[in-house]
Amino acid sequence: TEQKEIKYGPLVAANRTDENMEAFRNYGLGQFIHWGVYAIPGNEWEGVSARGGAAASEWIRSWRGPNAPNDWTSIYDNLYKQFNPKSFDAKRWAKQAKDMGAKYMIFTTKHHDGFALWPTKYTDYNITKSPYKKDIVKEVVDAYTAEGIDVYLYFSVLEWNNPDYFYKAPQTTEEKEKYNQFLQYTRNQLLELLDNYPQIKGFWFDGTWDQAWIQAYEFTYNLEKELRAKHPGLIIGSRFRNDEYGKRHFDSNGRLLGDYEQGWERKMPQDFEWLDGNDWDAVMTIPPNGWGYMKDWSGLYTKTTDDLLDMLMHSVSMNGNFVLNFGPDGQGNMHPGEDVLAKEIGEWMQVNGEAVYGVRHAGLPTSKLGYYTKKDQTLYLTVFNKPVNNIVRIAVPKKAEEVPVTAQLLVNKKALEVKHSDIGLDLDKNTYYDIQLPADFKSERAFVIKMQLGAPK
Ligand code: JFZ
Repeated sequence: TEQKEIKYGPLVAANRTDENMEAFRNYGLGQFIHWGVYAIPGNEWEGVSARGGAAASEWIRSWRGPNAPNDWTSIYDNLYKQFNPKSFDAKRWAKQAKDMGAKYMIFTTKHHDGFALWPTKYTDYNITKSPYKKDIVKEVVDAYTAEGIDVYLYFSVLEWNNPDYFYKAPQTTEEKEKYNQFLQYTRNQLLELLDNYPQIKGFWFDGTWDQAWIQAYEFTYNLEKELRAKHPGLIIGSRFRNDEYGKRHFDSNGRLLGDYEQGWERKMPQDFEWLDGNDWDAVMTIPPNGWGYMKDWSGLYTKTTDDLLDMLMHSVSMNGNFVLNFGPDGQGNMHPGEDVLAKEIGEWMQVNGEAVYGVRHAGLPTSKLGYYTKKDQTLYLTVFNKPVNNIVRIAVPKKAEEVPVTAQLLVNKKALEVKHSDIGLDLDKNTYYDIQLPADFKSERAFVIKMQLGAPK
């Protein structure tokens, strides 16, 4: 295929092998937190109800709904005067994330409303002007870092209430000057974040889809270069910038723009091949679409612990990280439903975490029973669909040099017999190994079978 000449393509080689990127690859499970003044409305405000679909709770300012008063945006832009989260305790959040099994977290420093949760020098619309006053980003970075959880900062370029922000590419000299101001402001804030919080491992960018930003490819290319030079090892996803043809995430020659693919949002890749060997993360809401606090979960399908564990294993079985979002309320408390999920996921991870952390795609034919993960000579099968005959049948390509030799259940470490059965489809391609589950074995949730691989007998 014909390759285009690209000046503003990737700045780093694909699949970096430095220790920061290796750490990213081994996280498995992460936590996202969306917090800001939108937590005060919590999706129900002044007769307006944002309940997913197009109306994500953190979009309430822009979505406004049919019942909003005329001065809606100014009401919203004054909410910070009430932002005084009395129960906020970053250490409690970090402890919860740790108990859930999260190895990294992503925190919203500034969402599309433009309100900065750190004491930025570059706008007054920041936390110091709220009754709370203190640096929330610092509290979060310090608390999570102390728990051994790596921190990434979410940063929305898009700002709804900034007069220098442009959606369409600026045309006139005056517009261009204004937008240049905005670009410098963005650069200043990012450099400031790196100065203030040198412990962070990366940025999770958002709000980079507007034409003005897309046209600023030379600026964004240089900015990425500058950020990387200032903070060696920094990890940046593919949602930061585009090439000079306006191609986002991947350049016009299909090369990843950034260190990992950042497009798996509330969806999962169905086939490993779709990922093209790239690193990636999947970010997931508990309600259908709502990242900020949602007061009222009634009438919505909120994902269950089993749903989330399934997506977690789907992700890690394909070399991705799974990042579960939390939207704390205006006081700094997690939603009670989030507390339950965090606890149940954590209990499961206590037993089965070794099938999640530091594992890779196993390269075996997919199984209807669940998901394979692999670490060196150890193979894991996380079973979500327990077979009625209690036989867990593993398909291995005939030419495979390693096959399951021993097996055990992670939940009780009980050894299970592995038998070469050769019952199954595709006998020209695959051979089969059967693991017999104890007849009385019951499990409330998915369970993991851990196998040692060895030469076929
Ligand atoms: C963005 C935000 O608008 C949203 O509020 C939230 O912060 C989320 C994490 O990111 O929403 C998006 C952005 C990109 C896609 C979908 C939702 N996308 O590429 O499919």
